[in-house]
This record gives sequence, structure tokens and C-alpha cells, in this order.
Amino acid sequence: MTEIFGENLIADQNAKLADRLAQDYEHLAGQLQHRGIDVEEITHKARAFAIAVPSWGTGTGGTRFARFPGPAEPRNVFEKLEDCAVINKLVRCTPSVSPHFPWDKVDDLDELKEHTDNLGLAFDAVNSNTFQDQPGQAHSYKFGSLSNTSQAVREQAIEHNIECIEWGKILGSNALTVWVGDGSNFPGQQHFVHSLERYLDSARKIYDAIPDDWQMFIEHKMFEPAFYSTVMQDWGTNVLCAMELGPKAKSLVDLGHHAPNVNIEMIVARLIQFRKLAGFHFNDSKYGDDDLDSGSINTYQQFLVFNELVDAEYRNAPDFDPAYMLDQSHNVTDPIESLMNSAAEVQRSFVKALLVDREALDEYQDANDALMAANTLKIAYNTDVSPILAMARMRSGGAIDPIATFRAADYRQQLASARPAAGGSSSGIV
Ligand code: RM4
Ligand code: MN
Ligand code: MN
Repeated sequence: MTEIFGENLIADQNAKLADRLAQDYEHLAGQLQHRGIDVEEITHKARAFAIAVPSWGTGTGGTRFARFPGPAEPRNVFEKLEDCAVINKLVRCTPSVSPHFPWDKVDDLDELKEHTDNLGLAFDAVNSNTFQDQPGQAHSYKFGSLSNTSQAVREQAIEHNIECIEWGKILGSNALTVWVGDGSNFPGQQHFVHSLERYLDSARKIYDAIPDDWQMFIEHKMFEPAFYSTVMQDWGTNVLCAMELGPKAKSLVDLGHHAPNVNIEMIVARLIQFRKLAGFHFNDSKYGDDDLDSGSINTYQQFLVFNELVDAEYRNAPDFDPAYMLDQSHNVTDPIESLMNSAAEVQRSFVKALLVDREALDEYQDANDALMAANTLKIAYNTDVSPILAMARMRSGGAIDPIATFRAADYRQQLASARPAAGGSSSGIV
């Protein structure tokens, strides 16, 4: 269905905006030149930026109260990938998709791989799911998975993760992301030490199945579905476990999985310093794991995270190759539009971080000039880099204005009869 977005549609839409973009770009180039920055160098780096899209983000999300699906939602992984191809066609910075198993499991994974290749996409980190029971499953995860008190449950969860690695190999992935919902709702319900010991025992077995050229990403989350304690609750427990497991294990930062007001950029710096930063699940939040669109609430925080990432690149930090992924839930927007917007918002933070005058910042820090150090970051953050983002997209074959181009194609309307609404319950997340 990506032919709806043939070269002509994008070119026609771009033609309407190209002159104005050229002017805005030139104006910005002049501003940056005064600051000793070559706009072409920045645009070049913007074009090389890539962030994976979550397969599960292509459907309308929901809350525990309700889900309000939109028209022509993808009904299976093949259709999810078609939507991902549309996203990449328009934004040109989302060339890979992160699958979630068993949600995306099909009998013929080779066929899925071929479909993905044909769409010009690749697979990113594979996500396992031991936070839900699946039909026909022998043991329940109601009281946890990798840390469950029952050995049989733990074995089933380990087995699933090992299967995910095998499936990921067929799909050309090179990382497994493990997030568990294990935890407790009552003080005293779980023995903190024993449950983490059980988690680690299980994680070691998964780690042993990780190929040498793969990585195991461990994802922490402070609360939900467990509301008193979670086994992998924060970056401290995460990095301790990653260190226990070995060099293939690293800590993944999902921006929504921290307590409010936590200094996430500093966590990122610490993980980089100890060579344990796996990558990110980008999203935004106001209260907790809200899974709001990246860049919708706290854009300064996202910029500060990228300031650490660009700084690490600049310093040639060892073992530094973080995976960028989106992980958000689209409850009230068209998921394709949200994912396009969010990918561009993350890219925006990256580009702004490239504009930081790092030599000047260094000097201000050494001289304890707090005000000018802060202003140095602000000069970069306050620069409107929209023309760079649009130019990068256009030069890569994408849309100057992805949302307007998407709307001009009337994609959902065109697919409405091919993708009838699936029946069943409309409550719940994902
Ligand atoms: C969790 C976590 C995981 C994601 C699931 C769907 O809160 O963020 O990364 O796989 O949601
Ligand atoms: Mn996540
Ligand atoms: Mn989450």
C-alpha cells in the first residue's frame, strides 16, 4: 500500500514548499555561520540519524479504561510493517522496526523477513513479552515471570526469551530487549533479595543464549503493572544486573520509566561512563509511564539527553553505540502521524545538541561560570532547526512536511475497505 506514496505525491507536495524552505535554510545557514557552524555538516549528520519504530505503536493504544481504534488499523504484523514503510518514506529517519513477540509471531518468519526487505526496512531489537498470558500457555505470569517463585514458570519465561533470540536471528536482528512486569502490590508480598536472585538466575540462562554479536538490553520500570515494587525498578538495579551478567548485557533507558523529576540525562551520562548504555525507548511523560509522544511535554529534557549523547560521540566514548527506538502509546492521534512527528522531534533534539559550542562549554565549566555554561546550552536549544530537518528529509527523498503529505494521500480512507475493523474487546493497552 506504500504506492499511495509514490514519488509523485511527495514531489508534488514538496514543490509547493521548496522555495520557502530554501529561503529559511539559507537564513539559518547565515545565523549558524556567525557561530562558526557549517549548516551542511549539520544537515549531513541529520540525514544519518536513525530511530526504530515500535511495531506495537502502529495500532491505536489505549488505557486500562478504553481503547478507541481508528479507521484502517493494521490487523497483523505485515500491515504494521506497511505502515512503518509509509512512515519511513515520508520522514526518512526510521529505517527499522522493533518487533514484539508473540504479538508479531507468524509461522513463516522467512516470509516476514522478505516482506520487510521488500519494503526497504530492517528489524531492530526484538522484544519479549512475559508480562501477559498467551492463549494455551501452560503457566501464568500473574505472579511474575523470570523472578516467579515457581521454577516451571521461570523456565517457560526463559524459553520464550530464547525463542525470541532464535526468531530475531531469522529476522536479522542483533539485540533482545527484556522488560518484565514482575513485582509486587503489597509490602511483604515478595522477598526483595530472593526475587532478584531468581531474576538473575533466569537472566543468566537467557544471556548464555545471546549470540556473541548480539546484545541483551535490560529495561527497568519503576511501577506498573506492579504498584508497590518492581523487580527491575530503576537504573541502579538495571546496571548492577547488567554488570553481573557480562559485557553483552546493557541497560536500556525508557524515558517514561523513572520517578517524576529524576535527572535522566545524568543517568545517561553514568551509563555511558561505565559502558553500559544499551539505548533508549523514547516517549514523553507528565506523571509516570504515560507513553506520550516524544517531544510533546519536556523538550528540554530530551535535548539534555542528546547533549550527553553528542558529547559522548565527541569524546569518542568507548563501547558507545546506543540503539534509538520510540516506545509510545497513541490514544487520540493517528499512530502514523504521531510516529512521524515523534521521530522528527527526537531528531530535532539530536540536531540541536550538535549545535552546542562544546569548547566554550568546557571553558565555562572549568571556570565555574554557571550562567554562561547554562546559556551555552540554551543558545543551541533555542535555535529553530526546522529548516535543517526539512532539508534533510527532502534530500533523502522524504517529505518537507510529512503530516501534510500524509493527509494529502488520504491513506486511511484508501485502505478502509482492505482493512476492516477487527472485532473483539476495545479495552486495554496495546
Ligand atoms: C512497557 C515497556 C516495554 C514495552 C511494553 C509494551 O511499559 O515500555 O518496553 O515493550 O510496555
Ligand atoms: Mn519501553
Ligand atoms: Mn513503558
